[in-house]
Amino acid sequence: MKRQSSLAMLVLAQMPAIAQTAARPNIVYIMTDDHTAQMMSAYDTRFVETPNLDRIARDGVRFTRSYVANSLSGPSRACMLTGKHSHKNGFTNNEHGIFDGSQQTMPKLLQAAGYETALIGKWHLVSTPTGFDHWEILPAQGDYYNPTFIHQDGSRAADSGYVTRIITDKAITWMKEHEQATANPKPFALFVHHKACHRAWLPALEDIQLYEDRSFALPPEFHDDYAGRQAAGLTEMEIGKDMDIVYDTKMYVDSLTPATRLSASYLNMIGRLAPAERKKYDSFYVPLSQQFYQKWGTDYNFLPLRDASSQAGSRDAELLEWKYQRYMRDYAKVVHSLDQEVGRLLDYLESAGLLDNTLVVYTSDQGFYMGEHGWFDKRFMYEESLSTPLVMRLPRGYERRGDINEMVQNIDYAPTFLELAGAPIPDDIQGMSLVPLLRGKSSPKQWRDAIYYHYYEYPAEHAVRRHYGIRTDRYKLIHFYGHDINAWELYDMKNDPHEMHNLYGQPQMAEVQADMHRRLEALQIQYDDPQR
Ligand code: SGN
Ligand code: CA
Repeated sequence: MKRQSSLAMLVLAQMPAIAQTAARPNIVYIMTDDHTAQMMSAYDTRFVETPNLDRIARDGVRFTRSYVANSLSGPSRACMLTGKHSHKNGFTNNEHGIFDGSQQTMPKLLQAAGYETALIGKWHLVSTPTGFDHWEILPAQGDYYNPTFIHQDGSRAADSGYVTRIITDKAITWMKEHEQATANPKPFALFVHHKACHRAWLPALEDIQLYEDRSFALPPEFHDDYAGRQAAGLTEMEIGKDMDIVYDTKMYVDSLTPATRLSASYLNMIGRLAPAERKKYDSFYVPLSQQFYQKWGTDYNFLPLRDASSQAGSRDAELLEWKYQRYMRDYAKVVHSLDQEVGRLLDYLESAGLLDNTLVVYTSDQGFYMGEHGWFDKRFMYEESLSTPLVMRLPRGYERRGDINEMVQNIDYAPTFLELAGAPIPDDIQGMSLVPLLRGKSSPKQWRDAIYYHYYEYPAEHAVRRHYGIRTDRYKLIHFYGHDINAWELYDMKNDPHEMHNLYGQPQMAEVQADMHRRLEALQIQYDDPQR
C-alpha cells in the first residue's frame, strides 16, 4: 500500500496544480457516537429502518467485519485521527486522557497535502483540536437540547434546537462557504461527529412519539448468567441492575419521583429545554411516568434488579423487560433523526454537484449492546462493541460495490484518506490503507488475518476490566488483567457467535489456544505494545 501511495505521489507531482486539485476527492467523514450495527438496517433488519444510512451502502460498499481498536469514545477518536493503536497515540482512556495535539495526525497531513479540513461536533479529546482549518465542537459529551458549542476563538455559545440537526446545519453551512470562497476551491475533508446516539438517548421533540407501538424482541442471550466469564459477571452495565429509572428510562414526575443516583443529571439535561419545548417533552414522558409509578409505586426497589435472580413472571422480570423496551424505543428515536439528518447531508452533496467526487464515510466510534448479555454500553472485546458500522460511498474512479468482508479497523481510516488524497503514508502509521479494497471489482489476495484490541479504562464507570486480545477469522482470545483479575477467554466464533462458552483451558482446544497465544504475541510485537 505504501508503495502504491508513493507511486500516486509521483504521478501527482507530474500533474499541473489545477488538475491535481480537481482530481482529488473530497472526504466527508460522518461518525456517530455509540451507534451499533444492530440498529442500522443495512446490517440488521430486526429493529429499525435507516434508509438514508443504508443508501450509502447501497450506492457504495458495506464492510461486514469492521472493528475498533479500543471500544470507547476518546480512544477511538484518537485511533482514527492518528492511524495508531492507543499505546502509540497516548490516549488510552476517557478518564485520564488528554490528546497530545502536537503529534502527527491525519488531518494535519491532509492539510499539508493541500486539503482544507473542518471538524464539527463531538471531539472528546480534552485538548484543543489541531489540524483543522475550521472547528466547532461540543464540550465533553455535549448536550442533546440547545447544546453549547466551543468555537475556535475559545468562546462558548448555545445554539437553539436539537443537536443532530444543528451539527448537520453547521456542516452544510461550512461546505457552502468553502465552495463559494474561491473560484477554484481546494479539496476538503469534513469531519461530522454526532452526539447521537449516546446515553441518555434523548429524542428530537418531533420524533418523541415514534416506535411506541413497537415491541422489540429480546436478543437470545439477554438472560446471560455469565458462567465461565468472570469479567462479564463483574460489570455495572446491566439493563436491570444498572440502568437508572429516571436518567435512562426517563420516568420522572415532579412530586412523585424518588431521587436516584442520576436524577439530578437528568434534570440538568432536560432543564435545557425552553418552556414550550419542555411542555412538549413532558406531554409525552410525564403521562408515561405517572402510569409507571402508579403501577410500581415509588418505594419499589428499582435497583438492584439482577436478571439472574428474576423469576419468570415476577415483578423484577416484568420490570426488566419493560426497561429493555423503553431503552430500545428511545434509542430508536434518536437513530431516526440521525438517519434523516444524514439524508439531508447527502441531499446537499448531491444538489451541490459534490457527491460524485466525494468519499462519504459513515461509521460510529464503537458498537453497543442492545440487551445482548443483558447489557447496554460497550468497552468489551465481545462482538457487539468490538464491531462498528462502516459504509462508504466511493468517489468517481473507485469501482468496488457491495460487501467487503476483509477485517478492517478504525486505525485504517487515516492511511486510507491519505492515500486517497495522494499524500504519502508515514511509516509509523499502524493501520492499512483500505484503498486496495475500494479500487477495482474484487479484493487483493493479501490482507491481514487478525486484528488487535486493547481496552484500558478501569477502575471506571461500568466496571469493565482492562483487557487485550486478538480476533482471527474463526477464534478470539482475550486476556483480562489488573489487580483484581487475571483471566483468559477463548471463543470459537463459528460455533458460538454470541460468546457464551469460554473454551480457554479445555483439552480439545489446546492446539488452537497455543496458536492463538503465538499470534497474539506476534501482534503485540508488531504493534509494539509494551503491555503483555
Ligand atoms: C458517560 C456515560 C457512560 C459511558 C461513558 C463513555 N455515563 O460517562 O455510560 O460509558 O460516557 O461513553 S453518563 O451518565 O454520563 O451518561 S463514550 O462513548 O463517550 O466513551
Ligand atoms: Ca461512544
